[in-house]
Amino acid sequence: MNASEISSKLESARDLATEELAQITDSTSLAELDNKYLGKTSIYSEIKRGAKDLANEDKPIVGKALNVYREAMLEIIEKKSQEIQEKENQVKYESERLDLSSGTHGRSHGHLHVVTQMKRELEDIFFSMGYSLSEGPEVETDWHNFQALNVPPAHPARAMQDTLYVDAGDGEQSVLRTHTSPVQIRRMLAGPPPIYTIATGRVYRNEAIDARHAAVFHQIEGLAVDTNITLRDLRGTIETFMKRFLGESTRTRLIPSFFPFTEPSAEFGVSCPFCEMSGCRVCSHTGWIELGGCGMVDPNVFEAVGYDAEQVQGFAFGFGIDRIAMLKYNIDEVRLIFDNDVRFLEQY
Ligand code: FA5
Repeated sequence: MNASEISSKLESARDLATEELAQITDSTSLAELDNKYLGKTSIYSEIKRGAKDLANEDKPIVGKALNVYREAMLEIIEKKSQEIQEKENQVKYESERLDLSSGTHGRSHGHLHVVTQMKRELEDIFFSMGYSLSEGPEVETDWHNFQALNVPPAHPARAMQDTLYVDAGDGEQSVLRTHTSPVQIRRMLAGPPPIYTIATGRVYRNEAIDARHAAVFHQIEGLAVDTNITLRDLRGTIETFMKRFLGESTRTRLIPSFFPFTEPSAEFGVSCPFCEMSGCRVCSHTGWIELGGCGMVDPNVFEAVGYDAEQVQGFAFGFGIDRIAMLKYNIDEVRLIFDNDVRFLEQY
């Protein structure tokens, strides 16, 4: 072959490579093309190897043609390589992209537990009636939980709430609070009346667990202490609260009961919202649902916190938040509320 034949051979190889390159879309095929047109078995290497046998005057011409070919091939291959790289990166970035704006990567957002929702709803109603929120510890002294509430050691009334005792290591008798009533004591010790306060939170009892009884549950407590407070104020407060919570047509009733820390004491009930008092399974066909206890603060309790029972009067009430959630949502098993099965909790 002479120099001009070699040059035209290289030119047609370049044209062919350019055509093939237009079809290529991935880096593997590009590497194969590179090998085919510049590798050891390519026409380029073959001509280069045979260059030493060429006539002297052809050698520089062929040398130049080989260089031009190589430069041109490298240029178009490099250009294609960049194109492919960009496309491949785009696909990779797209597949690895995290949508940080959603925050959950396809899972549902979740919401407040039904008891927390209920607690906040109840708190909001009392806030709208001028009550503030008080707090107390869940590991409580026997004195706050019982003695200051007119339940001395070994008093039969202790049997009303089966208690879990705690060894807090400080020599003092401690309990897991059995009700939210010790928060009343803490609030009264913290400052003088007037007091219009509520307390919400977890309480513990060594209970036999059944459909309506849990060993860990939640209560809301109310306490009002002022001058000239009467049973009518208690009655009116419970009625106002229940109407706001369950609707204007709701009726309330107090029936005599006993609590050591109130005198007189009562259980308060509401007209059954499910059957409008005509009788159903939820209200055991009585038309009424009992919700909690209440009464006028016993003078012995005022004495325990250093208040003058001749000067001030007060009322208190307490009821189960879980029970009221069961009532509102017609849940017949208290355990469902605490099993934390998402399929159940999602409904509320
Ligand atoms: C008390 O705990 C009194 N401290 C309430 C009180 C406060 C009376 C202020 C007077 C003045 P009792 O033990 O009845 O009372 O509980 C009150 C409410 O808690 C019950 O009516 C019920 O709604 C709820 N409750 C009681 N035990 C359980 C339980 N094991 N599981 C779920 N809810 C319960």
